[in-house]
Amino acid sequence: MVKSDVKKNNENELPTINIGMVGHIDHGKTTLLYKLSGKWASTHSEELKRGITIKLGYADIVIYKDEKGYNREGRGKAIRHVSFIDAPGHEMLMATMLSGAAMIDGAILVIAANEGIKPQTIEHLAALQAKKVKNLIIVQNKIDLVDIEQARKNYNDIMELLKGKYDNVPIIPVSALQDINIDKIYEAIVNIPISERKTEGEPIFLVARSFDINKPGTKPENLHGAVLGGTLKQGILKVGDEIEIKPGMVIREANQLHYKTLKTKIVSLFRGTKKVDKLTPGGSMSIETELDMTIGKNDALAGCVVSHVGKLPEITTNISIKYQLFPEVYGTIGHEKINEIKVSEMLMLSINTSMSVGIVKKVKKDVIEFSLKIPIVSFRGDNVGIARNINNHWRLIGYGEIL
Ligand SMILES: Nc1nc2c(ncn2[C@@H]2O[C@H](COP(=O)(O)OP(=O)(O)OP(=O)(O)O)[C@@H](O)[C@H]2O)c(=O)[nH]1
Ligand SMILES: [Mg+2]
Repeated sequence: MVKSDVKKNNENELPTINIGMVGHIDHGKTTLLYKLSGKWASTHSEELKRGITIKLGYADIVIYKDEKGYNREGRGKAIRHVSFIDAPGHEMLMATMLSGAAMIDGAILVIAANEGIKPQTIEHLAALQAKKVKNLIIVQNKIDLVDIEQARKNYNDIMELLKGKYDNVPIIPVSALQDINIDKIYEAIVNIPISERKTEGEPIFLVARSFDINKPGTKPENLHGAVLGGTLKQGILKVGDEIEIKPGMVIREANQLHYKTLKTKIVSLFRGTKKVDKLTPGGSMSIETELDMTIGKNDALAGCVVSHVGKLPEITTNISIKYQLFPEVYGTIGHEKINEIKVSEMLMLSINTSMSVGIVKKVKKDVIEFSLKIPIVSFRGDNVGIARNINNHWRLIGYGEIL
């Protein structure tokens, strides 16, 4: 066996971790991810035009270690495969950030040292709590723009923010622009314990995006089917497996929306961009199906769940959740109190990678019953982020768990 094959084999068996990039708008998440991965994860024309992230971005790397430290260039021993998910910081895109948070094991909260703690710094931290993301790394970015006094004050503010929420979190001063301390972030990622991956049980694949990978003008015999991107929460998926996708395709009939479960076969599987025969949990992945390519276009199947045929629960529009409100409204400037949840009010719920609007049917102590506008595939114990429309913005006000 030649040397490169040894390295390759070793890489295929590496523990994989999903890391989210979160934090306030313009604090440097995408720039930092570029330095960490070599990939500019914002690619859509609108994103490039406006200079902000709108959709979730993705980049995969392997972290290596040699006597000089950690790197991604292949020096030394391969230690860990990392799938990064880059979230938008814009306050209107909190729902997208929440669906990204459903897929991660840990997060890098980027805080620009010159601006300090901002509304979405706090809101994203709350979102991580809501989605039960246990592992956190704080990057104090743009350190090149502040003096030592400002850096110190910012550090103290961060410590105050984390108090009682996240303990013993590494806080790393970084300049993404000037490549300062990037290797320290690799080290912190390597130190995150990887929770046990559940390969038993029926597969549960959460779809975060769906697309058509065909270039215009492709000959019919070379066309690929719809592709689903997301992450496998549990179980194993193999090429050739018969799968179902729920809630599936939206059909409008007599002004009513219906959902049609899709059944198809797995044509090929990818971990990051690497073609594989089977998927196990960990990392961001995609499934090429036999479905007509147009069915997956423009994220039409984002928020769906995939398993083997006949193995998913029925979709539902009625759920009960055990909930808890945050002490104040996050995401705004000022300290606004959160009013109690009332019967008949409309709230937005983030469940796995899906979003739904729910009307409150009953509130009893710490349990709410909802009637949902968009059905979901619900599993007991799933985390729910709860947002309320306050002055035309959806703001995270609490979280819960499906009963
Ligand atoms: N001086 C300095 N500028 C930085 C640094 N990191 C990022 N920037 C700049 O900050 C601006 C915003 O960077 P982005 O990476 O797009 O920020 P973002 O957090 O991804 O923004 P959204 O995705 O829209 O929330 C860009 O002009 C970057 O060049 C840094 O370490 N130092
Ligand atoms: Mg960005």
